[in-house]
Amino acid sequence: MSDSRSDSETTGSENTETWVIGDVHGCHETLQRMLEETRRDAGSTRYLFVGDLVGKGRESLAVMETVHALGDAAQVILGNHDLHLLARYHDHALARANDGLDAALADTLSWNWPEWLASRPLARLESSDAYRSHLITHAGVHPDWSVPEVLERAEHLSIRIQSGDWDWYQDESCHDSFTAAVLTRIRGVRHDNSLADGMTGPPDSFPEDVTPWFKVAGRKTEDDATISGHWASLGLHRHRHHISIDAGCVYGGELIAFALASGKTLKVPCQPKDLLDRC
Ligand SMILES: [Mn+2]
Repeated sequence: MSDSRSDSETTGSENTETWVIGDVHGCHETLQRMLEETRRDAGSTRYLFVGDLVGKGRESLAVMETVHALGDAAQVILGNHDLHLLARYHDHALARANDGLDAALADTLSWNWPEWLASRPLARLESSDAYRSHLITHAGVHPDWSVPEVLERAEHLSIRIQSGDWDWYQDESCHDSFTAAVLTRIRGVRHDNSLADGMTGPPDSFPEDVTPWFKVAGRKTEDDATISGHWASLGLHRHRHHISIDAGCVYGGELIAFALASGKTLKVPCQPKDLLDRC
């Protein structure tokens, strides 16, 4: 992964805490508040964003600017809305109603956010101490995939994204498109471990033959610590070694931060400026 060079500088210090931050979705005021809250603890602070920095909310560009300005102190995993923004930039996707991305797309001159965003990975194995590591993806992992397979697939797709190749984006039959569907959109899976698309509700709204991916018995990563966001209706949720940290900030919920070393969680409510008008 292109960002791993900062690891030797930033891990290993007893005073460094790494906060994994849930889906920001353009909620800039809420993000600022979260950065203030996490900096109150002594020592240095690192951030790992689970993706969907952009989309839906009011200030996608400002969120990217703020995260970019954190430099090596922030790592970002790509989410489905981040991919949609890049696909629109490369003319491989059309605008969706209320995707909230027009302002960012209209300003690619003040700094090169497309290149910065495209060079973020789709998965990251983050060491929290000498004995533990967490696999972080935006939405989750396929039950049949091991940690090395997740990282290999993520890297394969990332190379295409960084080269500006978006032919995979609308081609649902290809290997890289399936990687993106799983890593950035998975929620429920059927008995044959195929993806149950379009189910955005909580697990108790699923039909009988659909199971949350993290509850699939015998999944290859069930003994690995995993963290993801994406599932706002699930909220802050733990199941065995998995933690889900999207609590729907952009819908008026909360932005969540999870501290890798201490296991502490912080919640910042959606700030008034970030609330969307309700029709
Ligand atoms: Mn998402």
